[in-house]
Amino acid sequence: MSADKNLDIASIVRNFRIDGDFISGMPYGSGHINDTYLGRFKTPAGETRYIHQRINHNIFKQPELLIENIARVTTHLRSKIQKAGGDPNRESLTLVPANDGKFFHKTPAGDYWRTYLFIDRAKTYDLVETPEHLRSGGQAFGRFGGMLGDMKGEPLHETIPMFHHTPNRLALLREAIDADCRNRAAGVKKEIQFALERSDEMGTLVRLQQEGKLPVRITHNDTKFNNVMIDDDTQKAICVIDLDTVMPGLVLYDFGDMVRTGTITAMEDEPDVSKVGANLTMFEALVRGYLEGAAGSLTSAEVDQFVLAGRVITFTIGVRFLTDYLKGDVYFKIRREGHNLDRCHTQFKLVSELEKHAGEMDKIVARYR
Ligand code: ADP
Ligand code: GN1
Ligand code: MG
Repeated sequence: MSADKNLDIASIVRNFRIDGDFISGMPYGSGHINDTYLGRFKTPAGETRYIHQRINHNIFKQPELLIENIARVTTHLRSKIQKAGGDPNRESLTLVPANDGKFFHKTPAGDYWRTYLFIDRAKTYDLVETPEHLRSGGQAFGRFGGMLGDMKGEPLHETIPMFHHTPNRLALLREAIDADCRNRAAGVKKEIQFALERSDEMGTLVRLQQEGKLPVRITHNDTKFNNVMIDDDTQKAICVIDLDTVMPGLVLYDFGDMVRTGTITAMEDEPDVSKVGANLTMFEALVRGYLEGAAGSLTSAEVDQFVLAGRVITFTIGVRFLTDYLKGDVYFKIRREGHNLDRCHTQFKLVSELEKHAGEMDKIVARYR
């Protein structure tokens, strides 16, 4: 299910309630999971654009439940944004209905497609450029969690069970090592050792949750920095996107993934790990922004674990990249041989850097909490 330039996107988009004549549909963005296309349409008022996505149903096994989650979450967010005088079409994702009124279209081949309004005059960044961006992104994700705190009704569906459950991710790594289906384990002994020797500490968040010390909330669960759009004019974070994993979770997973993607000094797939460090100015901006956005809704037990959370999530995602490498790259999209191994290396290097700087990071948190 990789982005396919020959795909007949015209035959997909005509299933959605879109005014205008189709001009083109091209692969878009750098997400690792779904196939995203930018659709351009001609209307009497000028060109309009939409985002069309084929949901990766190898990963999201029940796309209809996933869409139900997103519809509930965006409806809730839109009403809050409207009440606050904001522009819900710009500050929230907006699902466009299909011709049958559902928020997805299922093709005869069994693929699920959805369409969103395109958020104009804004961009996502794979690497943070300024502390102000990260502070603002932190505010947006912190606020996002806060706004969902009073969402009524049944719990959201768990779109990927045990998504950030670190001990389970380690169990899956062990399975992949044992199966060694691509004969790659012998080449990654050091990486395996790095993972296994940290398994106890990295299980801390799950343990604290099991002991009832950390509350389960509605969380985003994929707060990497390129999942928030930055407004071109104001340079402020305008909209949180990529809502596929919004479900019950720990707020620390959201904060931790922002540490992972916001403090790193190189791209996630940088082959030269000597370029990978942890930028503490960025960390400070993130702590400030996240606490501002969450506006007092976090418990002190949660804030106590901010620094550890950065390591846990970076480690856990490194373990997932390593596991996928051992399994033959079946989960994350790759664009070159060894891509997942490069990604694992940057994550493990960042874990080491975060370990080195833990004392200074604690002091930063203490200044703003
Ligand atoms: P994935 O799950 O594969 O990461 P995303 O939902 O994050 O997919 O989308 C991939 C990219 O497409 C985003 O990083 C962003 O640049 C762009 N994008 C997604 N939704 C929108 C939108 N509504 N408006 C503008 N750009 C979008
Ligand atoms: C994936 O969908 P995307 O590219 O925003 C992944 C995250 C990982 C991330 C690593 C559903 O995020 O969990 O942290 O790649 N999403 C899913 O970059 O597995
Ligand atoms: Mg994404």
